[in-house]
Amino acid sequence: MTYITKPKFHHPALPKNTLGYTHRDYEGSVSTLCAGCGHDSISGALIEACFELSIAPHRMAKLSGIGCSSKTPTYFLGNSHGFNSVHGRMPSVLTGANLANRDLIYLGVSGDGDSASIGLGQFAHALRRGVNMVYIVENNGVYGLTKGQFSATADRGSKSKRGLTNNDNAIDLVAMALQLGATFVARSFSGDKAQLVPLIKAAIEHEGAAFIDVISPCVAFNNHTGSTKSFDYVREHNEAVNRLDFITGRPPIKVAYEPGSVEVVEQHDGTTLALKKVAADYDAHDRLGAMTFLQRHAAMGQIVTGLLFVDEEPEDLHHHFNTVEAPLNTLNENELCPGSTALEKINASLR
Ligand SMILES: Cc1ncc(C[n+]2csc(CCOP(=O)(O)OP(=O)(O)O)c2C)c(N)n1
Ligand code: SF4
Ligand SMILES: [Mg+2]
Repeated sequence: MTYITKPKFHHPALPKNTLGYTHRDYEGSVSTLCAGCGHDSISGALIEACFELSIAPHRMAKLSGIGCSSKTPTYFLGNSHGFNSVHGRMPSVLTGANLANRDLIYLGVSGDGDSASIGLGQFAHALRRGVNMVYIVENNGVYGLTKGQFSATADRGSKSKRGLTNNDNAIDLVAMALQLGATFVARSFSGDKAQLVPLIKAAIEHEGAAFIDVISPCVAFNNHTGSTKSFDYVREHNEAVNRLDFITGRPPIKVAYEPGSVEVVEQHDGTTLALKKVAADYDAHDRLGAMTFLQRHAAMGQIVTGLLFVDEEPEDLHHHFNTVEAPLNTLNENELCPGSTALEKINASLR
Protein backbone atom coordinates (compact mmCIF):
# COMPACT_ATOMS: atom_id res chain seq x y z
CA MET A 1 0.00 0.00 0.00
CA THR A 2 1.70 3.25 -1.04
CA TYR A 3 -0.96 5.66 0.16
CA ILE A 4 -3.77 5.96 2.69
CA THR A 5 -6.47 8.55 2.03
CA LYS A 6 -6.94 11.14 4.77
CA PRO A 7 -10.42 11.83 6.12
CA LYS A 8 -11.81 15.07 4.67
CA PHE A 9 -13.22 16.70 7.84
CA HIS A 10 -11.24 19.34 9.74
CA HIS A 11 -11.71 21.66 12.70
CA PRO A 12 -13.93 24.57 11.65
CA ALA A 13 -11.63 27.09 13.31
CA LEU A 14 -8.52 26.17 11.27
CA PRO A 15 -6.80 29.36 10.06
CA LYS A 16 -7.40 30.28 6.40
CA ASN A 17 -5.12 32.03 3.94
CA THR A 18 -6.14 34.91 1.66
CA LEU A 19 -7.79 32.47 -0.78
CA GLY A 20 -9.81 30.91 2.04
CA TYR A 21 -7.86 27.63 2.06
CA THR A 22 -6.70 25.86 5.23
CA HIS A 23 -3.56 23.75 5.65
CA ARG A 24 -5.70 20.70 4.96
CA ASP A 25 -6.27 21.90 1.38
CA TYR A 26 -2.52 21.57 0.74
CA GLU A 27 -2.07 18.15 2.31
CA GLY A 28 -2.11 14.81 0.50
CA SER A 29 -2.55 11.20 1.54
CA VAL A 30 -1.19 9.84 4.82
CA SER A 31 2.56 9.22 4.45
CA THR A 32 3.74 5.61 4.40
CA LEU A 33 7.43 6.56 4.80
CA CYS A 34 9.35 5.40 7.89
CA ALA A 35 8.45 7.36 11.03
CA GLY A 36 11.04 10.15 11.41
CA CYS A 37 12.14 10.20 7.76
CA GLY A 38 13.49 13.64 6.81
CA HIS A 39 11.43 13.58 3.61
CA ASP A 40 8.18 13.93 5.60
CA SER A 41 9.48 17.17 7.14
CA ILE A 42 10.17 18.52 3.65
CA SER A 43 6.58 17.66 2.65
CA GLY A 44 5.46 19.62 5.72
CA ALA A 45 7.60 22.59 4.69
CA LEU A 46 6.16 22.52 1.16
CA ILE A 47 2.60 22.48 2.55
CA GLU A 48 3.44 25.41 4.83
CA ALA A 49 5.07 27.42 2.02
CA CYS A 50 2.15 26.95 -0.40
CA PHE A 51 -0.39 27.76 2.33
CA GLU A 52 1.46 30.94 3.32
CA LEU A 53 1.84 32.06 -0.31
CA SER A 54 -1.90 31.41 -0.88
CA ILE A 55 -1.23 29.40 -4.00
CA ALA A 56 -4.36 28.01 -5.64
CA PRO A 57 -3.66 24.24 -5.55
CA HIS A 58 -4.73 23.77 -9.19
CA ARG A 59 -1.91 26.12 -10.28
CA MET A 60 0.77 23.76 -8.99
CA ALA A 61 2.28 20.82 -10.91
CA LYS A 62 4.42 18.33 -8.96
CA LEU A 63 6.72 16.01 -10.87
CA SER A 64 9.01 13.34 -9.50
CA GLY A 65 11.13 10.33 -10.40
CA ILE A 66 11.48 7.11 -8.38
CA GLY A 67 12.55 6.70 -4.75
CA CYS A 68 11.16 7.37 -1.27
CA SER A 69 11.72 11.07 -2.01
CA SER A 70 9.93 10.80 -5.34
CA LYS A 71 6.95 9.14 -3.59
CA THR A 72 6.41 12.18 -1.37
CA PRO A 73 4.28 14.24 -3.81
CA THR A 74 1.49 11.78 -2.91
CA TYR A 75 1.69 13.14 0.63
CA PHE A 76 1.25 16.87 -0.11
CA LEU A 77 -0.77 19.07 -2.47
CA GLY A 78 -3.40 16.42 -3.07
CA ASN A 79 -5.45 18.90 -5.11
CA SER A 80 -2.62 19.77 -7.51
CA HIS A 81 -1.46 18.25 -10.79
CA GLY A 82 1.08 15.45 -10.36
CA PHE A 83 3.14 13.05 -12.42
CA ASN A 84 5.35 10.35 -10.94
CA SER A 85 7.73 9.62 -13.83
CA VAL A 86 10.65 7.22 -14.36
CA HIS A 87 13.85 6.95 -12.25
CA GLY A 88 16.06 9.96 -13.09
CA ARG A 89 13.76 11.31 -15.81
CA MET A 90 11.75 13.88 -13.89
CA PRO A 91 13.64 16.90 -15.34
CA SER A 92 12.81 16.14 -18.98
CA VAL A 93 9.16 15.39 -18.19
CA LEU A 94 8.97 18.66 -16.23
CA THR A 95 10.64 20.57 -19.08
CA GLY A 96 8.09 19.22 -21.57
CA ALA A 97 5.15 20.08 -19.33
CA ASN A 98 6.51 23.55 -18.72
CA LEU A 99 6.97 24.19 -22.44
CA ALA A 100 3.38 23.09 -23.10
CA ASN A 101 1.87 25.21 -20.32
CA ARG A 102 3.83 27.98 -18.67
CA ASP A 103 0.83 29.05 -16.56
CA LEU A 104 1.52 26.46 -13.87
CA ILE A 105 4.08 26.54 -11.06
CA TYR A 106 6.43 23.60 -11.54
CA LEU A 107 7.83 21.68 -8.60
CA GLY A 108 10.34 18.89 -9.30
CA VAL A 109 10.89 16.53 -6.34
CA SER A 110 13.80 14.14 -6.56
CA GLY A 111 16.33 12.17 -4.55
CA ASP A 112 20.12 12.06 -4.56
CA GLY A 113 19.99 8.71 -6.37
CA ASP A 114 17.37 10.01 -8.77
CA SER A 115 19.31 13.21 -9.59
CA ALA A 116 22.99 12.54 -8.87
CA SER A 117 23.22 8.92 -10.03
CA ILE A 118 20.92 7.75 -12.84
CA GLY A 119 19.51 11.24 -13.53
CA LEU A 120 22.70 13.32 -13.43
CA GLY A 121 22.52 14.26 -17.11
CA GLN A 122 18.86 15.20 -16.83
CA PHE A 123 19.56 17.29 -13.73
CA ALA A 124 22.37 19.15 -15.49
CA HIS A 125 20.48 19.97 -18.67
CA ALA A 126 17.32 21.21 -16.95
CA LEU A 127 19.39 23.64 -14.89
CA ARG A 128 21.59 24.86 -17.73
CA ARG A 129 18.51 25.51 -19.88
CA GLY A 130 16.96 27.68 -17.17
CA VAL A 131 13.64 25.85 -16.89
CA ASN A 132 11.35 27.91 -14.63
CA MET A 133 10.84 25.50 -11.74
CA VAL A 134 11.61 24.69 -8.14
CA TYR A 135 13.87 21.64 -8.18
CA ILE A 136 14.22 19.98 -4.77
CA VAL A 137 16.59 17.12 -4.07
CA GLU A 138 15.80 15.32 -0.81
CA ASN A 139 19.39 14.33 -0.16
CA ASN A 140 20.06 11.44 2.25
CA GLY A 141 23.25 10.05 0.66
CA VAL A 142 21.67 6.65 0.04
CA TYR A 143 19.17 4.84 -2.14
CA GLY A 144 16.56 4.63 0.63
CA LEU A 145 13.88 2.80 -1.36
CA THR A 146 16.25 -0.01 -2.39
CA LYS A 147 17.60 -0.45 1.15
CA GLY A 148 20.55 1.83 1.68
CA GLN A 149 23.25 1.51 -1.03
CA PHE A 150 25.61 4.54 -1.17
CA SER A 151 24.42 7.18 -3.62
CA ALA A 152 26.68 9.53 -5.56
CA THR A 153 26.29 12.25 -2.92
CA ALA A 154 27.67 10.03 -0.12
CA ASP A 155 30.86 11.61 1.22
CA ARG A 156 34.15 9.84 0.66
CA GLY A 157 35.15 8.07 3.88
CA SER A 158 31.60 7.97 5.26
CA LYS A 159 30.41 4.62 6.58
CA SER A 160 27.33 2.60 5.68
CA LYS A 161 25.12 1.09 8.37
CA ARG A 162 26.81 -2.27 7.76
CA GLY A 163 30.25 -0.70 8.27
CA LEU A 164 31.41 -0.39 4.63
CA THR A 165 33.46 2.69 3.76
CA ASN A 166 32.57 4.76 0.72
CA ASN A 167 35.72 5.22 -1.37
CA ASP A 168 34.17 7.26 -4.17
CA ASN A 169 34.23 11.05 -4.31
CA ALA A 170 30.92 12.76 -3.63
CA ILE A 171 28.99 14.80 -6.17
CA ASP A 172 28.01 18.16 -4.69
CA LEU A 173 24.76 19.10 -6.45
CA VAL A 174 24.93 22.68 -5.17
CA ALA A 175 28.40 23.16 -6.68
CA MET A 176 27.10 21.71 -9.94
CA ALA A 177 23.99 23.90 -9.94
CA LEU A 178 26.18 26.98 -9.52
CA GLN A 179 28.46 25.94 -12.35
CA LEU A 180 25.53 25.08 -14.62
CA GLY A 181 24.00 28.53 -14.33
CA ALA A 182 21.00 27.96 -12.04
CA THR A 183 19.71 31.40 -11.06
CA PHE A 184 18.61 30.46 -7.53
CA VAL A 185 20.70 28.00 -5.53
CA ALA A 186 20.13 27.05 -1.89
CA ARG A 187 20.90 24.33 0.59
CA SER A 188 18.91 23.49 3.68
CA PHE A 189 18.20 20.77 6.22
CA SER A 190 14.91 18.91 6.69
CA GLY A 191 15.26 19.50 10.44
CA ASP A 192 15.32 23.29 10.02
CA LYS A 193 11.83 24.38 8.96
CA ALA A 194 12.51 27.99 9.94
CA GLN A 195 15.14 28.09 7.19
CA LEU A 196 13.48 25.77 4.68
CA VAL A 197 9.98 27.29 4.44
CA PRO A 198 11.15 30.80 3.41
CA LEU A 199 13.66 29.28 0.99
CA ILE A 200 10.86 27.31 -0.71
CA LYS A 201 8.67 30.43 -0.87
CA ALA A 202 11.47 32.45 -2.42
CA ALA A 203 12.23 29.68 -4.91
CA ILE A 204 8.56 29.53 -5.96
CA GLU A 205 8.58 33.28 -6.57
CA HIS A 206 11.82 33.10 -8.54
CA GLU A 207 11.15 33.15 -12.29
CA GLY A 208 13.93 30.84 -13.42
CA ALA A 209 15.71 27.61 -12.49
CA ALA A 210 15.66 27.39 -8.69
CA PHE A 211 17.49 24.50 -7.05
CA ILE A 212 17.33 23.52 -3.36
CA ASP A 213 19.46 20.70 -2.00
CA VAL A 214 17.82 19.60 1.25
CA ILE A 215 19.84 17.27 3.47
CA SER A 216 17.17 14.83 4.60
CA PRO A 217 18.36 11.99 6.87
CA CYS A 218 17.21 8.44 6.14
CA VAL A 219 16.43 7.03 9.59
CA ALA A 220 16.34 3.45 8.32
CA PHE A 221 19.71 3.29 6.50
CA ASN A 222 21.83 6.42 7.05
CA ASN A 223 21.43 7.91 10.50
CA HIS A 224 24.25 6.10 12.31
CA THR A 225 27.65 7.21 13.61
CA GLY A 226 30.04 7.50 10.64
CA SER A 227 27.35 8.84 8.31
CA THR A 228 27.74 12.47 7.21
CA LYS A 229 24.02 12.74 6.41
CA SER A 230 22.66 11.83 9.88
CA PHE A 231 20.60 14.24 12.00
CA ASP A 232 23.42 14.57 14.56
CA TYR A 233 26.17 15.14 11.98
CA VAL A 234 24.22 17.76 10.03
CA ARG A 235 23.22 19.64 13.20
CA GLU A 236 26.84 19.73 14.36
CA HIS A 237 28.31 20.84 11.00
CA ASN A 238 25.58 23.16 9.71
CA GLU A 239 26.99 26.59 8.76
CA ALA A 240 24.14 28.92 7.75
CA VAL A 241 25.36 31.91 5.72
CA ASN A 242 22.08 33.81 5.92
CA ARG A 243 18.44 33.64 6.97
CA LEU A 244 15.52 34.59 4.75
CA ASP A 245 13.37 36.14 7.43
CA PHE A 246 10.70 37.93 5.48
CA ILE A 247 9.13 37.45 2.15
CA THR A 248 6.57 40.05 1.32
CA GLY A 249 4.88 41.65 -1.65
CA ARG A 250 5.53 45.25 -2.56
CA PRO A 251 4.92 47.00 0.80
CA PRO A 252 8.10 48.24 2.50
CA ILE A 253 9.72 45.76 4.85
CA LYS A 254 10.20 46.61 8.49
CA VAL A 255 13.30 44.83 9.68
CA ALA A 256 14.34 44.58 13.31
CA TYR A 257 18.05 43.95 12.80
CA GLU A 258 21.20 45.99 13.05
CA PRO A 259 21.74 48.25 10.01
CA GLY A 260 23.93 46.49 7.47
CA SER A 261 23.06 43.00 8.69
CA VAL A 262 20.00 42.75 6.45
CA GLU A 263 20.10 42.88 2.68
CA VAL A 264 16.94 43.54 0.70
CA VAL A 265 16.70 41.51 -2.51
CA GLU A 266 14.13 42.61 -5.12
CA GLN A 267 12.88 39.74 -7.26
CA HIS A 268 11.88 40.23 -10.87
CA ASP A 269 8.13 39.89 -10.12
CA GLY A 270 8.27 42.73 -7.58
CA THR A 271 8.36 40.54 -4.49
CA THR A 272 10.97 41.32 -1.90
CA LEU A 273 13.17 39.09 0.21
CA ALA A 274 14.92 40.22 3.34
CA LEU A 275 18.17 38.37 3.76
CA LYS A 276 19.70 38.39 7.21
CA LYS A 277 23.41 37.88 6.87
CA VAL A 278 24.96 35.42 9.28
CA ALA A 279 28.39 35.11 7.62
CA ALA A 280 29.57 38.69 7.15
CA ASP A 281 31.88 37.72 4.25
CA TYR A 282 29.15 35.98 2.21
CA ASP A 283 27.65 37.61 -0.89
CA ALA A 284 24.63 35.75 -2.35
CA HIS A 285 25.02 37.59 -5.69
CA ASP A 286 28.55 36.36 -6.37
CA ARG A 287 28.42 33.02 -8.21
CA LEU A 288 32.19 32.55 -8.25
CA GLY A 289 32.55 33.61 -4.62
CA ALA A 290 29.82 31.13 -3.63
CA MET A 291 31.70 28.31 -5.38
CA THR A 292 34.97 28.97 -3.56
CA PHE A 293 33.22 29.59 -0.21
CA LEU A 294 31.48 26.21 -0.51
CA GLN A 295 34.67 24.34 -1.41
CA ARG A 296 36.63 25.99 1.38
CA HIS A 297 34.02 25.10 3.99
CA ALA A 298 33.44 21.59 2.62
CA ALA A 299 37.18 20.93 3.05
CA MET A 300 36.72 21.83 6.74
CA GLY A 301 33.82 19.33 6.98
CA GLN A 302 31.15 22.03 7.17
CA ILE A 303 27.79 21.95 5.42
CA VAL A 304 27.00 25.44 4.16
CA THR A 305 23.25 26.22 4.15
CA GLY A 306 21.05 29.19 3.26
CA LEU A 307 20.38 31.11 0.05
CA LEU A 308 23.74 30.61 -1.65
CA PHE A 309 23.14 32.42 -4.93
CA VAL A 310 20.34 34.45 -6.50
CA ASP A 311 20.21 36.28 -9.80
CA GLU A 312 17.62 39.05 -9.53
CA GLU A 313 17.09 39.18 -13.31
CA PRO A 314 16.74 35.53 -14.32
CA GLU A 315 15.86 34.46 -17.85
CA ASP A 316 14.01 31.22 -18.49
CA LEU A 317 13.72 28.71 -21.30
CA HIS A 318 10.57 30.37 -22.74
CA HIS A 319 12.48 33.64 -23.04
CA HIS A 320 15.28 31.90 -24.97
CA PHE A 321 12.80 30.11 -27.26
CA ASN A 322 10.51 33.12 -27.69
CA THR A 323 7.49 30.87 -27.16
CA VAL A 324 3.86 31.97 -27.03
CA GLU A 325 2.39 33.02 -23.68
CA ALA A 326 -0.71 30.86 -24.02
CA PRO A 327 -0.75 27.20 -22.98
CA LEU A 328 -0.54 25.07 -26.14
CA ASN A 329 -3.86 23.34 -25.42
CA THR A 330 -5.66 26.69 -25.69
CA LEU A 331 -4.38 27.38 -29.24
CA ASN A 332 -6.71 26.60 -32.12
CA GLU A 333 -5.86 24.60 -35.23
CA ASN A 334 -4.97 27.66 -37.32
CA GLU A 335 -2.57 28.93 -34.65
CA LEU A 336 -0.91 25.55 -34.25
CA CYS A 337 -0.74 24.85 -37.97
CA PRO A 338 -0.64 28.19 -39.81
CA GLY A 339 -0.44 26.65 -43.30
CA SER A 340 2.00 26.28 -46.20
CA THR A 341 2.61 30.02 -46.81
CA ALA A 342 3.86 30.46 -43.24
CA LEU A 343 5.99 27.31 -43.60
CA GLU A 344 7.52 28.58 -46.85
CA LYS A 345 8.44 31.85 -45.11
CA ILE A 346 10.16 29.97 -42.29
CA ASN A 347 12.03 27.77 -44.78
CA ALA A 348 13.10 30.82 -46.80
CA SER A 349 14.41 32.52 -43.64
CA LEU A 350 16.63 29.50 -42.99
CA ARG A 351 18.18 29.32 -46.46
C1 LIG B 1 15.76 2.45 -14.23
C2 LIG B 1 15.74 2.07 -12.78
N1 LIG B 1 16.87 1.66 -12.19
C3 LIG B 1 16.87 1.33 -10.89
C4 LIG B 1 15.71 1.38 -10.16
C5 LIG B 1 15.72 0.94 -8.71
N2 LIG B 1 15.63 2.08 -7.81
C6 LIG B 1 14.44 2.51 -7.37
S1 LIG B 1 14.58 3.83 -6.35
C7 LIG B 1 16.27 3.81 -6.51
C8 LIG B 1 17.14 4.79 -5.78
C9 LIG B 1 16.42 5.85 -5.08
O1 LIG B 1 17.31 6.66 -4.39
P1 LIG B 1 17.03 8.19 -4.16
O2 LIG B 1 16.68 8.87 -5.43
O3 LIG B 1 18.18 8.75 -3.41
O4 LIG B 1 15.70 8.19 -3.28
P2 LIG B 1 15.48 7.86 -1.73
O5 LIG B 1 14.75 6.55 -1.72
O6 LIG B 1 16.81 7.79 -1.07
O7 LIG B 1 14.66 8.99 -1.25
C10 LIG B 1 16.70 2.80 -7.34
C11 LIG B 1 18.10 2.53 -7.67
C12 LIG B 1 14.53 1.81 -10.82
N3 LIG B 1 13.38 1.92 -10.18
N4 LIG B 1 14.58 2.14 -12.12
S1 SF4 C 1 13.96 4.04 3.82
FE1 SF4 C 1 14.93 5.97 4.44
S2 SF4 C 1 14.34 7.45 2.83
FE2 SF4 C 1 12.93 5.70 2.70
S3 SF4 C 1 11.17 6.24 3.95
FE3 SF4 C 1 12.56 5.06 5.26
S4 SF4 C 1 13.81 6.63 6.26
FE4 SF4 C 1 12.85 7.62 4.51
MG1 LIG D 1 18.42 9.07 -1.43
